[in-house]
Amino acid sequence: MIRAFVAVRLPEALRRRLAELQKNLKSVLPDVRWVPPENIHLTLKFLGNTGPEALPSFEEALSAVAASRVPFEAAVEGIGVFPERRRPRVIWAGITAGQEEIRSLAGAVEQETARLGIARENRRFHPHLTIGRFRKPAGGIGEIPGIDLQEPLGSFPVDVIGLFQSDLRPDGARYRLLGRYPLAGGSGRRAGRLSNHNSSGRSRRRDDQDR
Ligand code: 2AM
Repeated sequence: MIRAFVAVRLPEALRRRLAELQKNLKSVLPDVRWVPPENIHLTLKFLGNTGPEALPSFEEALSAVAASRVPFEAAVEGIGVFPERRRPRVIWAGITAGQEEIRSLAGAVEQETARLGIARENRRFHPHLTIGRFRKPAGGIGEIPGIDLQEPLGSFPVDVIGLFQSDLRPDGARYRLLGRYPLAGGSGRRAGRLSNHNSSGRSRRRDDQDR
Protein backbone atom coordinates (compact mmCIF):
# COMPACT_ATOMS: atom_id res chain seq x y z
CA MET A 1 0.00 0.00 0.00
CA ILE A 2 1.07 3.55 -0.67
CA ARG A 3 0.45 6.23 1.91
CA ALA A 4 -0.24 9.25 -0.25
CA PHE A 5 -1.03 12.94 0.06
CA VAL A 6 -1.34 15.98 -2.15
CA ALA A 7 0.76 19.00 -1.25
CA VAL A 8 2.61 22.09 -2.42
CA ARG A 9 6.37 22.28 -1.96
CA LEU A 10 8.08 25.39 -0.60
CA PRO A 11 10.99 27.32 -2.10
CA GLU A 12 14.35 27.06 -0.40
CA ALA A 13 14.37 30.65 0.89
CA LEU A 14 11.10 30.15 2.74
CA ARG A 15 12.29 26.87 4.22
CA ARG A 16 15.38 28.63 5.51
CA ARG A 17 13.21 31.29 7.10
CA LEU A 18 11.02 28.64 8.73
CA ALA A 19 14.14 26.86 9.99
CA GLU A 20 15.20 30.12 11.65
CA LEU A 21 11.80 30.43 13.25
CA GLN A 22 12.04 26.86 14.53
CA LYS A 23 15.47 27.62 15.96
CA ASN A 24 14.08 30.61 17.84
CA LEU A 25 11.17 28.60 19.15
CA LYS A 26 13.27 25.61 20.24
CA SER A 27 14.49 27.18 23.42
CA VAL A 28 11.01 28.17 24.57
CA LEU A 29 9.26 25.01 23.34
CA PRO A 30 11.47 22.11 24.34
CA ASP A 31 8.71 19.51 24.02
CA VAL A 32 8.16 19.94 20.31
CA ARG A 33 9.47 17.61 17.60
CA TRP A 34 10.35 20.00 14.79
CA VAL A 35 9.62 19.05 11.21
CA PRO A 36 12.88 18.99 9.21
CA PRO A 37 12.68 22.17 7.09
CA GLU A 38 13.00 20.22 3.83
CA ASN A 39 9.84 18.34 4.79
CA ILE A 40 7.64 21.34 5.53
CA HIS A 41 4.86 21.59 2.95
CA LEU A 42 1.34 22.80 2.41
CA THR A 43 -0.95 19.78 2.55
CA LEU A 44 -3.99 20.05 0.29
CA LYS A 45 -5.37 16.58 0.86
CA PHE A 46 -4.34 13.51 2.79
CA LEU A 47 -5.29 10.47 0.71
CA GLY A 48 -4.29 7.74 3.14
CA ASN A 49 -3.39 4.23 2.04
CA THR A 50 -4.03 3.29 -1.52
CA GLY A 51 -3.01 0.47 -3.83
CA PRO A 52 -0.47 1.27 -6.56
CA GLU A 53 -3.09 0.41 -9.20
CA ALA A 54 -5.07 3.49 -8.11
CA LEU A 55 -2.24 5.92 -8.84
CA PRO A 56 -3.00 6.56 -12.52
CA SER A 57 -6.53 7.69 -11.67
CA PHE A 58 -5.17 10.08 -9.00
CA GLU A 59 -2.65 11.41 -11.48
CA GLU A 60 -5.37 12.01 -14.01
CA ALA A 61 -7.62 13.73 -11.47
CA LEU A 62 -4.83 15.96 -10.18
CA SER A 63 -3.62 17.02 -13.58
CA ALA A 64 -7.21 17.91 -14.54
CA VAL A 65 -7.64 20.02 -11.39
CA ALA A 66 -4.28 21.74 -11.87
CA ALA A 67 -4.76 22.40 -15.57
CA SER A 68 -7.85 24.50 -14.93
CA ARG A 69 -6.28 26.67 -12.23
CA VAL A 70 -4.32 29.90 -12.30
CA PRO A 71 -1.07 30.07 -10.27
CA PHE A 72 -0.99 32.49 -7.37
CA GLU A 73 1.26 33.57 -4.54
CA ALA A 74 0.58 32.64 -0.90
CA ALA A 75 1.89 34.67 2.03
CA VAL A 76 3.11 33.01 5.22
CA GLU A 77 2.60 34.92 8.42
CA GLY A 78 2.37 34.19 12.10
CA ILE A 79 2.23 30.96 14.01
CA GLY A 80 -0.61 29.08 15.61
CA VAL A 81 -1.57 25.71 17.02
CA PHE A 82 -4.05 22.90 16.53
CA PRO A 83 -6.46 22.04 17.96
CA GLU A 84 -6.57 24.91 20.43
CA ARG A 85 -4.27 27.09 22.46
CA ARG A 86 -5.14 25.43 25.74
CA ARG A 87 -3.85 22.03 24.59
CA PRO A 88 -1.68 22.45 21.51
CA ARG A 89 -0.70 19.36 19.51
CA VAL A 90 0.54 20.83 16.26
CA ILE A 91 2.38 24.10 15.73
CA TRP A 92 2.12 25.73 12.33
CA ALA A 93 2.92 28.81 10.31
CA GLY A 94 -0.21 30.47 8.95
CA ILE A 95 -1.25 31.58 5.50
CA THR A 96 -2.66 35.06 4.95
CA ALA A 97 -2.83 36.16 1.31
CA GLY A 98 -3.81 33.27 -0.93
CA GLN A 99 -5.82 31.50 1.72
CA GLU A 100 -9.07 31.52 -0.21
CA GLU A 101 -7.37 30.35 -3.40
CA ILE A 102 -5.76 27.49 -1.46
CA ARG A 103 -9.10 26.56 0.05
CA SER A 104 -10.66 26.51 -3.37
CA LEU A 105 -7.80 24.42 -4.80
CA ALA A 106 -7.97 21.96 -1.89
CA GLY A 107 -11.74 21.80 -2.33
CA ALA A 108 -11.34 20.87 -5.98
CA VAL A 109 -8.76 18.20 -5.09
CA GLU A 110 -11.10 16.85 -2.46
CA GLN A 111 -14.03 16.76 -4.85
CA GLU A 112 -12.08 14.93 -7.54
CA THR A 113 -10.49 12.44 -5.13
CA ALA A 114 -13.86 11.80 -3.47
CA ARG A 115 -15.04 10.56 -6.86
CA LEU A 116 -12.22 8.02 -6.64
CA GLY A 117 -13.41 6.82 -3.28
CA ILE A 118 -11.28 8.93 -0.92
CA ALA A 119 -13.15 9.97 2.22
CA ARG A 120 -13.91 13.66 2.61
CA GLU A 121 -12.47 15.48 5.62
CA ASN A 122 -15.06 16.18 8.23
CA ARG A 123 -13.05 19.09 9.60
CA ARG A 124 -12.98 22.44 7.86
CA PHE A 125 -9.81 22.77 5.80
CA HIS A 126 -7.43 25.24 7.40
CA PRO A 127 -4.39 26.00 5.21
CA HIS A 128 -1.21 25.79 7.29
CA LEU A 129 2.44 24.73 7.27
CA THR A 130 3.08 22.29 10.09
CA ILE A 131 6.47 23.13 11.60
CA GLY A 132 6.34 20.95 14.72
CA ARG A 133 4.32 18.61 16.88
CA PHE A 134 4.09 18.59 20.65
CA ARG A 135 5.29 15.42 22.31
CA LYS A 136 2.82 15.93 25.12
CA PRO A 137 0.11 18.46 25.92
CA ALA A 138 1.70 21.82 26.62
CA GLY A 139 0.76 25.33 27.78
CA GLY A 140 -0.76 28.00 25.57
CA ILE A 141 1.27 29.29 22.69
CA GLY A 142 0.19 32.85 23.34
CA GLU A 143 2.46 32.80 26.37
CA ILE A 144 5.70 32.30 24.46
CA PRO A 145 8.01 35.17 25.39
CA GLY A 146 10.14 37.06 22.89
CA ILE A 147 8.46 35.77 19.73
CA ASP A 148 6.34 37.93 17.49
CA LEU A 149 3.51 35.58 16.67
CA GLN A 150 2.29 37.67 13.77
CA GLU A 151 5.61 38.02 12.00
CA PRO A 152 5.54 37.91 8.17
CA LEU A 153 7.67 34.93 7.14
CA GLY A 154 7.69 35.14 3.37
CA SER A 155 5.67 33.83 0.50
CA PHE A 156 5.63 31.01 -2.02
CA PRO A 157 4.14 30.43 -5.43
CA VAL A 158 1.29 27.94 -5.62
CA ASP A 159 2.01 26.91 -9.17
CA VAL A 160 2.46 23.15 -8.96
CA ILE A 161 0.67 20.53 -6.91
CA GLY A 162 2.48 17.35 -6.01
CA LEU A 163 1.34 13.82 -5.35
CA PHE A 164 3.55 12.44 -2.58
CA GLN A 165 4.22 9.11 -1.03
CA SER A 166 5.03 9.06 2.65
CA ASP A 167 7.21 6.11 3.68
CA LEU A 168 7.10 5.55 7.38
CA ARG A 169 10.48 4.37 8.59
CA PRO A 170 11.87 3.75 12.04
CA ASP A 171 14.02 6.88 11.73
CA GLY A 172 11.29 9.10 10.33
CA ALA A 173 8.98 9.45 7.36
CA ARG A 174 10.44 9.98 3.94
CA TYR A 175 8.43 11.91 1.39
CA ARG A 176 8.74 10.99 -2.26
CA LEU A 177 7.30 12.98 -5.13
CA LEU A 178 5.27 10.67 -7.37
CA GLY A 179 3.97 13.29 -9.76
CA ARG A 180 3.80 17.05 -10.24
CA TYR A 181 0.94 18.89 -11.88
CA PRO A 182 1.45 22.52 -12.92
CA LEU A 183 -1.36 25.00 -12.46
CA ALA A 184 -1.78 25.75 -16.09
CA GLY A 185 -4.17 28.70 -15.91
CA GLY A 186 -6.76 26.96 -18.08
CA SER A 187 -9.16 29.90 -17.99
CA GLY A 188 -6.71 32.05 -19.93
CA ARG A 189 -6.48 34.60 -17.12
CA ARG A 190 -3.24 36.08 -15.82
CA ALA A 191 -0.72 33.43 -14.88
CA GLY A 192 1.72 33.88 -11.99
CA ARG A 193 5.39 33.02 -12.12
CA LEU A 194 6.33 29.40 -12.39
CA SER A 195 9.08 27.56 -10.61
CA ASN A 196 10.11 23.99 -9.96
CA HIS A 197 10.25 22.33 -6.62
CA ASN A 198 12.16 19.20 -5.96
CA SER A 199 11.21 16.69 -3.41
CA SER A 200 13.15 14.66 -0.95
CA GLY A 201 13.66 14.57 2.72
CA ARG A 202 12.25 13.09 5.79
CA SER A 203 10.29 13.77 8.89
CA ARG A 204 9.98 11.76 12.03
CA ARG A 205 7.76 8.75 12.01
CA ARG A 206 5.36 9.85 14.71
CA ASP A 207 4.99 13.26 13.08
CA ASP A 208 3.24 11.60 10.28
CA GLN A 209 0.87 9.65 12.42
CA ASP A 210 -0.30 12.36 14.74
CA ARG A 211 -3.04 13.74 12.57
P1 2AM B 1 0.02 18.52 7.98
O1 2AM B 1 1.39 18.11 8.46
O2 2AM B 1 0.08 19.52 6.89
O3 2AM B 1 -0.84 18.96 9.08
C1 2AM B 1 1.63 13.85 5.17
O4 2AM B 1 1.47 12.87 6.13
C2 2AM B 1 0.74 15.02 5.47
O5 2AM B 1 -0.60 14.62 5.50
C3 2AM B 1 1.06 15.60 6.83
O6 2AM B 1 1.90 16.68 6.63
C4 2AM B 1 -0.27 15.95 7.43
O7 2AM B 1 -0.62 17.27 7.29
C5 2AM B 1 -1.25 15.16 6.60
N1 2AM B 1 -1.80 14.07 7.36
C6 2AM B 1 -1.16 13.04 7.92
N2 2AM B 1 -2.01 12.20 8.51
C7 2AM B 1 -3.23 12.72 8.34
C8 2AM B 1 -4.53 12.31 8.73
N3 2AM B 1 -4.75 11.18 9.41
N4 2AM B 1 -5.55 13.11 8.38
C9 2AM B 1 -5.34 14.25 7.70
N5 2AM B 1 -4.13 14.68 7.31
C10 2AM B 1 -3.10 13.93 7.62
